[in-house]
Amino acid sequence: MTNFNRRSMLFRALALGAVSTLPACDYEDPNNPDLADKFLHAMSAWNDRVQAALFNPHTLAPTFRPDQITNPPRFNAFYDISQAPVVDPASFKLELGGQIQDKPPWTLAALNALPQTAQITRMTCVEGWRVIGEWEGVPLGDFLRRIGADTTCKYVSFKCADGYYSSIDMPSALHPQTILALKFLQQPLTPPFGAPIRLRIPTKLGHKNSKSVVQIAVTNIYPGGYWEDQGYNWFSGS
Ligand SMILES: Nc1nc2c(c(=O)[nH]1)N[C@H]1C(S)=C(S)[C@@H](COP(=O)(O)O)O[C@H]1N2
Ligand SMILES: [Mo]
Repeated sequence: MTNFNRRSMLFRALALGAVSTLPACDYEDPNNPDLADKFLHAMSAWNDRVQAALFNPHTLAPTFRPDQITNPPRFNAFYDISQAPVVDPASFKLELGGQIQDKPPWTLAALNALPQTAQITRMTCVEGWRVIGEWEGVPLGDFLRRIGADTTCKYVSFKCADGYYSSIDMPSALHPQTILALKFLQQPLTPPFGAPIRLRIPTKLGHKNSKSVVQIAVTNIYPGGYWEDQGYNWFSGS
């Protein structure tokens, strides 16, 4: 077992421990039904802090061989695949916000002209399935430095064409395997899988991999996320 896996097992054990202590304690007070909820949110926030403290910005997520790629891939979103947004690649503009010096929006052509990196990595959804895929794109850290982002800020947030939104911690944003993916299996991304650009972050669970990103912002104000605001763990290292 790698250090990385041992750590993620530890986090899961801690998270489970928090849940399993509940019935034995007085947290389920019928006069105060919000208390158990508050307790779990406090535990999850604590879990975020532990995961952030133990995150090693140099530890790489595992990579795989081409013959290990999951084919066909698996789609997931908060709606059916037939509802996936279709963004016109010709008029697409990536908007930038928050603590960034150069805020003019980026066209797809300009993003495609930047140096790219490819990876065959695994994506794990909290629902319990995994896929191995090949993604290619611009390292997010390179992009953030290029646009003069304040990389001392805590958060990088993402807004998507379908109304989805999410956010990640700055050390994870600067991790070498965190990319703004433009290609999947060496072809431009298709609409259900995040066209024209998506975040691909193999050190985090599936819901942190925002698809069809239309805005990136850098901020110190906690941005939350579509699933995170409904109780999914925010850090969600995998
Ligand atoms: N825009 C957008 N991005 C999203 C989602 C979504 O509903 N909308 N779902 C997330 C979840 S929960 C997962 S597991 C992955 C699934 O990505 P895939 O369809 O490429 O497998 O996308 C993530 N990014
Ligand atoms: Mo997911």
